[in-house]
Amino acid sequence: MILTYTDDEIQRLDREALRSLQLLRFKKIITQALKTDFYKKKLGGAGIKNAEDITSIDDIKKIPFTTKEDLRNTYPFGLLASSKSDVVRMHASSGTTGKPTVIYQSQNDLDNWTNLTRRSLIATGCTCDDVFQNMMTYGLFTGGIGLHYGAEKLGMFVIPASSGNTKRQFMLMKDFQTTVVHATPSYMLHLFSEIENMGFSPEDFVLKKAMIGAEPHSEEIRRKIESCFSIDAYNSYGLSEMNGPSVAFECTYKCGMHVWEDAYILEIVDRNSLTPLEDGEQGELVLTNLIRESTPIIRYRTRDLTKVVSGKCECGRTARRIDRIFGRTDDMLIINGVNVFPSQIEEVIMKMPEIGNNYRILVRKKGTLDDLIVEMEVGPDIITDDTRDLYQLKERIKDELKASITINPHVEFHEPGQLPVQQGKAIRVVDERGELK
Ligand code: DLL
Repeated sequence: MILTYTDDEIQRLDREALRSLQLLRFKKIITQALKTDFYKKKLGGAGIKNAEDITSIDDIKKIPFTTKEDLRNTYPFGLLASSKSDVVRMHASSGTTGKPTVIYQSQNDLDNWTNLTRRSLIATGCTCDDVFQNMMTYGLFTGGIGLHYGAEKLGMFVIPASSGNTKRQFMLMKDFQTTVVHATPSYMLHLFSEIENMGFSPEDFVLKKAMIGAEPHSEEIRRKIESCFSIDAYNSYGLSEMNGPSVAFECTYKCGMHVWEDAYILEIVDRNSLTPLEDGEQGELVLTNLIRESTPIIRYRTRDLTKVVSGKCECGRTARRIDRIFGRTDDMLIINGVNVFPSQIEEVIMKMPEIGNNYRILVRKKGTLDDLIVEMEVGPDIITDDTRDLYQLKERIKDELKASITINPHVEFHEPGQLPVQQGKAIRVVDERGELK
């Protein structure tokens, strides 16, 4: 069966046609995967000796999951399914400790990924008339170079600024009239707080949109970014194991991120039992890449927690959407026995108009108990000599946090610009309890 669609048609296929396309691609990926010893063993154990043993997409449930540890254990070349001479690029995870998880791409793989990044930018309303300033790090990290290729393919005017050097970012934004930026949400907020310090004013810029991703952020952070710059900000999700950005992207309706299901099989499983969940139920996102021949990865446990957003999207795209990432199975803190996700804390404090753009969560041992300290920068208007106002604000925040996470935190205020800012992904949690996480 030959299925040829334009990229626009693929995004609007009915579910049945989409599943047929997925099945075709899944079988191809199984064939590729069986070229590696790792998957020969894994798939063989599930009774899959060749692609013909797959007759439906549901057969995926027979296959054991692939984990980050599997990728580390097969480093450097254990998951390479094509000849090394077919590989034109490698990328790696952004973690700084341990062996990186590496993926390899052939020219065909890169073309497929570029197609998805181009498609994602179009879904947010970008056109070839936009000037695209890419503030994500270029290098092994997929954030910079990944969207770069899609933006070029779309015909945008691309400024490969990479991350950091805030003053130069402003200069480029002003002189080249940047209309779209790509950055982490924490860097967007940092940019805003530095505009005046660096001798610029918001009127210097003609910015219209920001693509924000690579780290967890709440709806409140998005709103903050949008209102600071008077722009639209779109959530972008991805991970290097699945190529990088453009696994899932918001469209102009901003009601969940479309997972490009012609390229990825999307499953949500219970975070403990790992059994499949229904649409609408929150669990761990598991993904299979259908369009990368050099590094097939099947049923990858992302550790990211989300749910499928039910119903049709007004934009007409049929790819299902996932909700913003609620947290990771491995970022849940257990504080004096209570489970706390950093996202719960962020949601509370970022709702407060008095609070600024940066915060940090510290967990320490105090005697035998755990101590939770939430440090936050206050907005410039709150710096006051009246300690009563600050005291009342602090008490209000403590109360709201207690209502959300059920434990009593210490709240510490800092002046704007006092908390550390990272060039790449924000480090929001500092757990000083050592082994006792
Ligand atoms: O962060 C790829 C990326 C680059 C995505 C630029 C979006 C924009 P990794 O370095 O492998 O890849 O990190 C992947 O980052 O498993 C999530 O935990 C987290 N993450 C990525 N995007 C989001 C998002 C890139 N929009 C890990 N919201 C993932 C929440 C995100 N978390």
